[in-house]
Amino acid sequence: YVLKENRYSYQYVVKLISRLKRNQQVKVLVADDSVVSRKFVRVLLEQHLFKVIEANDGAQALTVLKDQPDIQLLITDYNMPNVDGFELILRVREQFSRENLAIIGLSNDNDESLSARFIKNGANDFLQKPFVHEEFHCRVLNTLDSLDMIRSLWETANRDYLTQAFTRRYFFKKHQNEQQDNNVFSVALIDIDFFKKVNDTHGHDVGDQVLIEFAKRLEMAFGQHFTVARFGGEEFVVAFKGLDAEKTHTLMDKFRQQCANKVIDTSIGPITMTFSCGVATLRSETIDSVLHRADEYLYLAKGAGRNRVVS
Ligand code: GH3
Ligand code: MG
Ligand code: MG
Ligand code: MG
Repeated sequence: YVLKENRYSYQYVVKLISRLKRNQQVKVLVADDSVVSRKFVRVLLEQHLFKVIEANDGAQALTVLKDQPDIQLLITDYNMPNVDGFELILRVREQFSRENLAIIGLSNDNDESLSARFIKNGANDFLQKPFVHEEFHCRVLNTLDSLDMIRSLWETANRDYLTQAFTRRYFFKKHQNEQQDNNVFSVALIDIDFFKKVNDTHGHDVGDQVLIEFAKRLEMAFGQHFTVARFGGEEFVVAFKGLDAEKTHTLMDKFRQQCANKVIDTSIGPITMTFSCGVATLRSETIDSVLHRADEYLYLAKGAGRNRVVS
C-alpha cells in the first residue's frame, strides 16, 4: 500500500513499518449501521493489519466491548438505530478512559458542530465522511500513538523500572484516602535482611537479581488481591485492604518462611535471603502514620534478630 501510493515522507514510512507488527495485536471495533461503510473501514484497517471486529449499532458495540475489554480503538458512526454514536460514547466512557480505549467518531451528517460534540463527549478524534484514505490512516495512527505514549508515561510513573513492582507514588495515590470506617486496612512494611552484604559479596548486579526475584515472589503471593509496591532500595510494602493485623501477620509469616526456605537462582549460583516485616492496621489516622507504626514494628523485628514479622 505504501509503495503503491508512493508519496509518504521517509519518516512516516519508517514509523508505519514499525507499527505494522504491533497492529496485528491491536483490536479495532467498527460500529456502523451501514454494511458498506463498515466493510470499507474494515478494508482500510486491514491494510494496516489491524484485527477488525464489527458491530451494526451502538447496542451491539457495547456488548462486544464488554466481552472483549482488550479492544484498543472504537471507530463509531453517529446515526445508528437503538444506541447512536453519542450515546455509545457516553456509555463507553463510564467504563473506559481515553487512555484505555480510544474512540474516533465518523459521520456523513452535514452538521458542522458534530466534530466538537463528538470530542466533548469523549471521542479522541473525529472524521467527516467521505474522507481521504490517507487522512483516515494518519488519524488512526496518531490516536494509537498517543495511547502508547500515555501508557508508557503511566508505566514510568507507576511501575518500578528494576522490579516492575508498583512505585511508592502509585501506592500513595491509591491508598492515601483509606479510612478506618470504610474497611479494615493493614500494611506490611518489608525490608530485606543484610542486603548490603549481598551487594558487597556478590556485586550490585546479583543484588539486582535478588530484588527482581523477591518482587516476583511478592507479586505471586499477594499481587492478585493486594497492592505490592517497592518503597525504596530493598524495602517493599503490601497494602492489605480488608485484612486486620492478625490475618496480615499470618499471611506475611507464611510467606516469610517460604522465602527463607527457597533459594534464589542468580548468575553466581543459588543465594538464600530473608526479610523482616512490620505489620500495622489503620486506626483513625492517616496512611502516613500507619506506615510509621509499621516501620516501628519493622525496627523491632530487626532488633529481635531479623527474619521475623512483628505486629
Ligand atoms: P538490614 O538487615 O539492617 O536491613 O541490613 P541491610 O544491609 O539490608 O540494610 P541497609 O538498608 O543499610 O542496606 C540496604 C542496601 O540496599 C544499601 C543499598 O546499596 C542497597 N540497594 C538499594 N537499592 C538497590 C538496588 O536497586 N540494587 C542493589 N543491588 N542494591 C540496592
Ligand atoms: Mg449511520
Ligand atoms: Mg533498608
Ligand atoms: Mg535491609
